[in-house]
Amino acid sequence: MREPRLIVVSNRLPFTLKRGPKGIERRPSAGGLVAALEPVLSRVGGVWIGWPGIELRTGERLRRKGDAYRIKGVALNRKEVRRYYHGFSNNALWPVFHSFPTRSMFERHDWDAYERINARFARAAAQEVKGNDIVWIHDYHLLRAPRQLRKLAPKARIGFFLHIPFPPFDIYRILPHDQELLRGMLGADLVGFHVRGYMDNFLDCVQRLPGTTVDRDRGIVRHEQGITTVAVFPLGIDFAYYEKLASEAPQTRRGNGNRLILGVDRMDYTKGIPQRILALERLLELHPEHREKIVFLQLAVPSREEVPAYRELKVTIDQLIGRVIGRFATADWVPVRYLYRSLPPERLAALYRDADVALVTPLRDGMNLVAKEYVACQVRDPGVLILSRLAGAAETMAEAIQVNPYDIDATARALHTALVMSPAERRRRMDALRARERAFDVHVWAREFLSHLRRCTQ
Ligand code: GDG
Repeated sequence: MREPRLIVVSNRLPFTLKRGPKGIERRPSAGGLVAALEPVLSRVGGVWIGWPGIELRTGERLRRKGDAYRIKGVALNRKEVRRYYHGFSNNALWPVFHSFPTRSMFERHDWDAYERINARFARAAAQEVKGNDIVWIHDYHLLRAPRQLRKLAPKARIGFFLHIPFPPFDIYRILPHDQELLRGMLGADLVGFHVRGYMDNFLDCVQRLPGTTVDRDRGIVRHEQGITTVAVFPLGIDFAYYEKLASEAPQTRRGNGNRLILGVDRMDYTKGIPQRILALERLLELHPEHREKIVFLQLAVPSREEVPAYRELKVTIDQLIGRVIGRFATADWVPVRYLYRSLPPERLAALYRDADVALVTPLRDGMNLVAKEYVACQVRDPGVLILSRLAGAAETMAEAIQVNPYDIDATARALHTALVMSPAERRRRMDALRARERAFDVHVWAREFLSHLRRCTQ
């Protein structure tokens, strides 16, 4: 029998196409999902099905010679992108799943498009799947696809992984089509989450679904379509890749002689960037000894600029940074530097390596890979990780200084603690963080998910 193939299905491909003066260019897609899956598929090969970011014209090609795996595009027109992606996925699901229900907006046409486009992804996967191939569907854009694929390919082995939190029942039930979404996910043989709390929330919702029984001890859901296993798979990073990048990258100018505090995020209201700037302001008020000695560098990658909430967030951040600079800067020093764009991986790794403090303070985050990448890049004098207790990563990264990102004073105090921490204490904490991330990297994550899927579909 032939070896089973891995077919990955996600909204985005690992690159986004842009039409430039020299024709079609590939740019790496931003975000954590691609960071997780690209090293896995590069190693094991297979097929990646996703949306390339633009509408291709006749004669324009998606694939290139030398790709480590096959790429299959799912075409979306502009209106479909608006309704399925910006609309239902990012305007309705994203805020509810991150427990910001008041930010969510629902439109009937968005749901119709979501259902239709999910079916398109499911058909693309069904065309590829043969024998005992494995289809691994990812994230909140494709909650309906497992069930739709199950109808088209009843024998396929289907896994689903959710990269963002799953909210508590009382918040989840705000969603129109809540039951259809759950039934969509239950089309998979295995559903995976980053941490235990998300899985428990999911089971609380599934338990209330008519025709469904939940065996919590065994992580099994019985339903009208069959059986779904549910389990926790905390995502790791490609540790060796980041460690190597950081070891080889040229020295940055750090903070021009100041100690460097670093923030790296997609520009998103879940990431807590305004609260972080307020915490820096509070630090400079409470501890004037740090003035002219530190600099906070915030890197924000543009994201979802078509969604109004994201544009408003940018204005808020611009204003807050302006205020802190106006208040504390001197003729030779600014407390905050801010880049609204993405940097190449080598430069990012150098900044991670040279940062004295990483300030990773999302208000809610499925996992958060930035915290893990920072740790992997600490190949010299170790810095300190300040991590929000509301990120999935906080479940395992116990040696970070953990904070409540809504508590501005507490975050300011954590910053002070990090800046005055002894070298021995920094070393002790960082060694433990690094050992764990090295042992549980992205390859272990993928192996564990896929072998679990094989076991529950034998
Ligand atoms: C979702 C979940 C979960 C950022 N700036 C640059 C850059 N990045 C890369 C980072 C990192 C990725 O973007 C961000 O990943 P996160 O995990 O922090 O966050 P999301 O994008 O929200 O990801 C999250 C993740 O999925 C995986 O399951 O952890 O909770 O929300 O890899 O390095 N990369 C480059 N230049 C930049 O300027 N090259």
